[in-house]
Amino acid sequence: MIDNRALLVIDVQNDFCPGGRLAVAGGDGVVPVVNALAAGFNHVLLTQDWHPADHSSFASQHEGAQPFSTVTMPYGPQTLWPDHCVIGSAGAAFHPGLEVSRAELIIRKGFRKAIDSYSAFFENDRKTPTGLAGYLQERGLTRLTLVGLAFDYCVRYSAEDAKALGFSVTVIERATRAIDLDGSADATRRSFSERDIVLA
Ligand code: VGL
Ligand code: ZN
Repeated sequence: MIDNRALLVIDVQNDFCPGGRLAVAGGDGVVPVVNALAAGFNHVLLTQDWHPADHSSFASQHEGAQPFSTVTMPYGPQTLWPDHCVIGSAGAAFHPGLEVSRAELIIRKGFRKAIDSYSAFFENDRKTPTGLAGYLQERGLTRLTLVGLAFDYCVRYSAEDAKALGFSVTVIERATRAIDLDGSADATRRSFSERDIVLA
């Protein structure tokens, strides 16, 4: 029988850890928790936020705009962020303590200048696929456990898309940390409970 459980580790990168460009409070605290959880999975997959230096989600690319404000993009509202996870930069690298050697797949996202991608499954137009769903389906990996950064952005969107695609989804909250912009952490918990996404 194939083992259908996979651990999906979202964006445990230097820029989301203290000292990084878009630091999430306590972000590095997930590293030992994720490593311990990963030891219990036969299938570990990582995602990596991976933006060109002139990415349209960066406030620096919008005249007069402040980080954490919102603009309207052709695909809908988009929060503007400090420059982060620039392709090839130290900030885009995985946290040095993250155990990456057992990962079967690293999926990069947000590499198109004109569109951001919070979710590991679809870009922020909510329809351009990353290919991850096909990979998981083809390999029979149907039960997903999600961990990483940030709870209320990339973990949230990935979990919601996974659930909508028919995967069974559990998010381990103690292996995540939130940005918590305008109540986004509580909104995430409410959304998970409405969608029957297990928050463990
Ligand atoms: C993320 C904001 C911008 C995340 C990525 O990984 O949650 N958040 N880019
Ligand atoms: Zn990003």
